[in-house]
Amino acid sequence: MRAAVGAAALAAMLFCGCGNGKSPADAGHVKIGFLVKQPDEPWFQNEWKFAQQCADSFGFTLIKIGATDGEKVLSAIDNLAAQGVGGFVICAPDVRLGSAIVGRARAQGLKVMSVDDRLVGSDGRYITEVPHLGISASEIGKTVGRALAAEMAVRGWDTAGTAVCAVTWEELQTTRERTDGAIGALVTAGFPEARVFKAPQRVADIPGAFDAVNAMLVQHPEIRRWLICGNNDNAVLGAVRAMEGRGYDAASVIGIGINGTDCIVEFEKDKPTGFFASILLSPKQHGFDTAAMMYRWIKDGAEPPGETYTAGILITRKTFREILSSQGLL
Ligand code: FCA
Repeated sequence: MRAAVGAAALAAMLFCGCGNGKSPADAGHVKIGFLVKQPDEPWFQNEWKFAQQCADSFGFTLIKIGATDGEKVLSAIDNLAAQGVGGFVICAPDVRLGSAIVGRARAQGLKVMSVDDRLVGSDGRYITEVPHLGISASEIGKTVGRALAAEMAVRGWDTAGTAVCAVTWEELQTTRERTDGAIGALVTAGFPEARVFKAPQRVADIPGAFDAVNAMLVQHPEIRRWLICGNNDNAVLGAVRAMEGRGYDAASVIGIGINGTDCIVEFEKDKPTGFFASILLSPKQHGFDTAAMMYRWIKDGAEPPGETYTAGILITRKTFREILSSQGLL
């Protein structure tokens, strides 16, 4: 009996190649890295949450790393390789690191796919051989612009005395397309382009937007009412705070963000603020689906589609609870 067990165990060891230092449990066990540029942003925490749900249901190990600059990204890739990871999903802190990221991943034998922000090569073009899942940025921007125009009409505002504040982050295509889309839709709806003022962020967070909008407001004290669009919720939140500092409130500001995950605290405030609405994206698709694609790529050799683009839906103070709960976000 003992001898039989011993023979079976030996056969199993030979079969799974355990002589190479891997334990039987390790061989074939999939590990995936998930690197994000701004781990403090609720958007990215939600992506991680859904990627973890995927790991739990498919039975792989997920390694989450906040990679806030180029050095951290490259050392994270080495670190993942040392842990026996098969591939990783990344939203890079700077898409121009694209060639360096792909080069390091290849050198380490890791698969890579991008989420949210598409990697750019040294020629300034997208690296199309890296599969990507991102938002339909231009369409989502247009939804913001149309919703701003609609709410302006509901309030009966005329364009005299009203202006648009566009909080921009133009070095990234997905964010530039959002504000361009919003401005385009407003102009199509009849808003004069000359009354659209851009506030370019130096840093893509709430304080960065606050500073940019303060600098812009100083130049336009004549404006009585503001419509705000921005690259994401944080951009609009920073703008709303800057406006409050200068006496504009919920009655004179209509701000519409993008993400829908980073404005929950704002919507939960007892008193309405100028942050009127947001476009809720799908952190589930961005977190769960990318992790699932990477898993199948590693396990079955099924390469993810080259490009996948996701949609968004408008949420307001009135509707956010129901919509977010239905998506497992509250
Ligand atoms: C970019 C933004 C994030 C989120 C994501 C989908 O990475 O910085 O806030 O909007 O796209």
